[in-house]
Amino acid sequence: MFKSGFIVIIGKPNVGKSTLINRIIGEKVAITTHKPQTTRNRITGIKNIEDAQLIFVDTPGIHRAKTILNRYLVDTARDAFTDADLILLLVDAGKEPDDDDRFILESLRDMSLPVILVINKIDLVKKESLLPLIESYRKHYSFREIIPLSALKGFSIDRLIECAVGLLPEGPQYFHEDLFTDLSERFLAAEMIREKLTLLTQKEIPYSTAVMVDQFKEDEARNLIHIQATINVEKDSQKGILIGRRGLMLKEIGRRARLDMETFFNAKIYLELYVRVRKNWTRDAKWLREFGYGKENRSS
Ligand SMILES: Nc1nc2c(ncn2[C@@H]2O[C@H](COP(=O)(O)OP(=O)(O)OP(=O)(O)O)[C@@H](O)[C@H]2O)c(=O)[nH]1
Ligand SMILES: [Mg+2]
Repeated sequence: MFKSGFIVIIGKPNVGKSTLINRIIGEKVAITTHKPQTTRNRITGIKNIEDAQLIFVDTPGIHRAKTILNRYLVDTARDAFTDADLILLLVDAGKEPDDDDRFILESLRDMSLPVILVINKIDLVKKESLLPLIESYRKHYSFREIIPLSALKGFSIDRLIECAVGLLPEGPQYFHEDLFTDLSERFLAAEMIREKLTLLTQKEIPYSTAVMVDQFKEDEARNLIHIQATINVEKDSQKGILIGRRGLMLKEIGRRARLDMETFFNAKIYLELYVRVRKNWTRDAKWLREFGYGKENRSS
């Protein structure tokens, strides 16, 4: 019997959803940072094992969103539920359930999907604290399984996979077994740039930027990829910050992104980066769609 299905990873911002999908797939399909609201799209990672294909879907962190962009993020995560065969609700081992967790559990309650509670970041807490935490979560929902693990350190990942397979239905192989994601190379390249600028800039800047790859040209003979990308910002002042004194900030973002791209694409990368102002794009439905954060325009 062959088993397969869509396993949607949900949870509050910053709990480690993207770190978990990367750990499971063994490739960096999703960018990760210490800042909340890093992921903005559905990120697919495909795991093939004997007699099963597990299609993991990483989603933006669910929170009570106020801005238009953030509402799109939360909608993206909630839309992903509809395709799910199994939900992994990821929570932080160091935190008791709060209103945001209850908000997520409320939305799960209406669906008759199996849910595994994944308690992440156990490397940061004392073992004794886990049982009381599990008890608090149990009060709110009847989970099919509860698995404490560490996505960062790789603890108990095999147990999670085993459990997930157990809960998946019988099904076809949806994707060719050579594929580990359905995301386009352009999207992945843009995300690598966004990761570096999120790490290198402060305050609202990461939340005011959208990266678009304008050109992705492969020169197979020379094993070289020429990538041209634009970082869109909301204000002139942000453009100045991103470019930096004597262009040093933009140069550093580009340098770090290029190193990641060279590893990921296994090719030499020639990266050209530009910064453009799109006034208040995070509040403009047209620009949001243009940058891939609208309903009709998904990540791939
Ligand atoms: N110590 C520790 N840190 C972790 C673990 N898993 C993730 N992190 C860290 O937690 C931070 C957030 O990780 P992400 O994977 O980006 O979190 P996310 O849930 O995808 O966040 P959003 O995309 O913003 O919703 C990063 O700094 C990770 O390195 C873990 O098991 N242990
Ligand atoms: Mg993420």
